[in-house]
Formats: sequence, structure tokens, C-alpha cells
Amino acid sequence: MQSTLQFGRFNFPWRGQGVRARVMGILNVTPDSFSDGGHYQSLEFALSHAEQMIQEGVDIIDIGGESSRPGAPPVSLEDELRRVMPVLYAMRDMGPAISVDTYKPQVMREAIIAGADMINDINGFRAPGAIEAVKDSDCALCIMHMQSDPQHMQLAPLYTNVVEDIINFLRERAEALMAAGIDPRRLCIDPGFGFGKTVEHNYALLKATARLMNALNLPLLAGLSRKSMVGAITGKPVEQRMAGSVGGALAAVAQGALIVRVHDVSETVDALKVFQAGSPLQR
Ligand code: YH5
Repeated sequence: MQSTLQFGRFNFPWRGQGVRARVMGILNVTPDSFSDGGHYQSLEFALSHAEQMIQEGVDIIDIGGESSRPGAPPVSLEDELRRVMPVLYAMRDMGPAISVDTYKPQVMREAIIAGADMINDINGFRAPGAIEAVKDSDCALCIMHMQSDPQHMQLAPLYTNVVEDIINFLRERAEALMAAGIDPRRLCIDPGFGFGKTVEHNYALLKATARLMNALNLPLLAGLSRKSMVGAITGKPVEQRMAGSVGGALAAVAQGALIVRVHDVSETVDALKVFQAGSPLQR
């Protein structure tokens, strides 16, 4: 049996012949890191970071205009558009697929018009109008699970059975998207590491990567790069979590994950090449 994630000009097999794990590079365009707050400076910085990731072999670039870290305040529609759209216009046709990390339907609409290849929604397309915004396009849709919201999600994460609860959530969202007429070949799922989860929840989900894909018959994206679940195992602060993050990415890919969302593209690409060359599994 062959299964593929199909969207626009891209076709990523995820089960059967020709499977290769794909690297999604994180491109933050939040201006927090710029002392003078200049828009031009942040655009220049984002584009040079994107070019570097392309040289390192990235498959997908994920543009995010809102910091989704625990406790982060929300960003206005206008600010998010001002950050994301210039980068998106400058980057389409550079080669890699372009993903936009947003939960706002108006950002989804504008991004699709501008040529985005994927919409990555940490809110699982639950916002009113989100499904309408994406249904008539051919872009891929990443459905992520989050409990609560970024400002409150880490206060008291609670599940009956974390793996079953998240399978049920992702199934309900995939069914809602398909009920709107969306081709299931456009969909991928994501357990949402760190989004309303304890360290134990996160590792129960990482261990259940293959089970999630089998339960829903959809490809999976794993995003654990530099997150606290890596720090909890290694004891390292965020700036020293690269090797631990690569280890986590391989744990997901070994179970069949299609996409790993990472900060460190070069290191992850190398690790996946060697992993693939030495892996006896016909994925
Ligand atoms: C994800 O998992 N995550 S934004 C806290 C950190 C490090 C990184 C230092 N968007 C995901 O990357 N989209 C984000 O601690 C995402 N899956 C998908 N699909 C949070 C993030 C981060 C947060």
C-alpha cells in the first residue's frame, strides 16, 4: 500500500515505496529579537535565515508570525500579516514548500492567495471560519493538538488517557475537514508536543507515533525541537538542546513520522541521511 501527502506541486510518500522523512525548518518572524524593531531589518534577517536553511537541505520552511511559546501573549491580525506576508512573497518559488504557522482564518486566506503550500494550525482549524478559509485551496493542512491556549496550557494539563484523547481529538478534526470536502491526501496530524502536556504526556505521545498514524491513516509531523521535553531528559538549557532534539526527531522518524519541525536544519538533515542509510526498515 502506498500513501502520500499531496499538495500543490508537492507529493511526499509516507508509507510504502519512496518514503523519506522531510525536514521542516522553523522561520520565526516575530520581531522580539530586534532591538530597534525595524521591519526592514527583520525581513532581511528572515530571508537570510531562509536562504541558509535552503542550502542546508530543508524541505519545508514554516513561517511563524506569532510566538506560540507557553505564556506568550497573542498578536493582532494586522501585526501578524505585516510580519508574515512580506517574507512569504519573497520566498515562494525558492524551492522548498512554504508553510504558514497560524490559527487565524484571515491570515490563512491571505497566505493561500500569496502562494503558501501548507497551513500549519496549532489550533487544529477550530477557529470559526478556519475550514472555510482553506477548503477551496490545494495546500496541505497540518492539524495540531493543543489543550487550552498558549497562555494557560501548561498550568494543569489533564487527560483521561493522553494517547487516546489525542487520537480522538485529531480524528474529530480530520473528519470535520473531510466533511467540508477536503481531500484527506492534503492532511497531516501532529500531537503538539508541549502544548498543554507534561513531560510524561509528551513522551507517551512520542512513543505512540506509529500508533497515531495507524489509528488515523494520516502522515504525522513531529515538532519537539529545543522544547522543554528535551531539556527534561538532558538537563540542558534551551541553547544546548540541539543533539537531544536530533535524537527525538530520529525517535519519531524511526516510527514512521513524515515531517520533523526543527530549528537545526543542517544537523537534522545529516542525521536523517545516515539514519536512512543504516536503517533496515522498508518504511
Ligand atoms: C509543533 O510542535 N510548535 S511553536 C517552546 C520551546 C521551543 C520551541 C524552548 N508550532 C509546533 O516551536 N507547529 C510550534 O521551548 C508548531 N507543531 C506544529 N505543527 C513552539 C515552538 C517552541 C516552543
